[in-house]
Amino acid sequence: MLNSSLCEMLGIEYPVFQGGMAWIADGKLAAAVSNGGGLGIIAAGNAEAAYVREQIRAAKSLTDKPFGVNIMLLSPYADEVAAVAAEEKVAVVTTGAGNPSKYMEMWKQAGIKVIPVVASTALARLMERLGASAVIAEGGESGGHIGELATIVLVPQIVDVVSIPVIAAGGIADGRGVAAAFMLGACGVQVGTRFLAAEECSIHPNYKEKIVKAKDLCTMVTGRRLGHPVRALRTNFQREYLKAEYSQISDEELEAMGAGSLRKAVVDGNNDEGCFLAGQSAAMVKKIQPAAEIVRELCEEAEPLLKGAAKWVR
Ligand code: TUI
Repeated sequence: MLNSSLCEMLGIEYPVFQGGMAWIADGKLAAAVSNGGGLGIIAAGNAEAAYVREQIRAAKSLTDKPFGVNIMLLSPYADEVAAVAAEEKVAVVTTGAGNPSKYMEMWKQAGIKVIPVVASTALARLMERLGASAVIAEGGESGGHIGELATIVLVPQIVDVVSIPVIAAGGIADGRGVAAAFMLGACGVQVGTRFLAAEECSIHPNYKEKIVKAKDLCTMVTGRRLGHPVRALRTNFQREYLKAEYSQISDEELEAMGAGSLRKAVVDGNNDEGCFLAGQSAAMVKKIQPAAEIVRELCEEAEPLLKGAAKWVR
């Protein structure tokens, strides 16, 4: 059975995290992943503290297993949500889209394991120094907000500069990706896009359908002009947004154009104005299935690949 130090550290069965996808990863999805032996993660996204507390309590009512909360550091509510995670003493906090230094002491005092997403070696080093339990090295194949480097170059570089466990993310949607991540030196994976097609994922059916039907070239990156590149499915809306980025319109108008687009995708399934965040692995997601089955398949497919790697060596 696929196993690593991460399983022991967190008290989980499989070294698989479910990505903290804003607007998407709620208490129900997180509990389903944790009940399946992985680590479910509730996304705070841009939500207010009360919503996050509610989702944490929902997850607690659905599972006795450990789960995490992801704090999106660009959120206007990041301070409040960070405090809620500490008060509720969740097992794990992951962070994204920034540097969580100012919260680290508070979380550690609450006995929380802090596992930041890093997109550079500098931030990885700093996080280890400030007491992170592990780091997630997320490459630009991911959906949502992305860094510069691809997973295959980011993971080994992070592995080389820290001695805490490294979790690979970005582009991993089947056992081959899991095995490759371990070969790069990771001891766990974080998977987002594949869990969009989990039965327990409450996104609009239009969103799930788009993921299951996605082909290899179906994602694109927008948002570079405002300094926050995001990967999403290539829709008419995303194409129009990209065009607007290269036009004369003001930053304010551009921002207004994107406002509310995540909600429109997730809640309304709005094909014309929604921003359907997804990673490059969308094309590898073939069907809707229970979250626990996804966790198990990812690991069971990786096992023979890792065992069989000896065939390449004479
Ligand atoms: O955070 C994510 N993915 C996200 S956040 C999000 S919500 C959003 N919506 C619109 C615009 C922006 C955000 C949707 N998807 N992934 C984790 C991640 N973190 N990827 C890259 C980074 C990152 C980048 C730079 C982490 C740290 C960092 O360092 C900044 C610094 O200050 O050192």
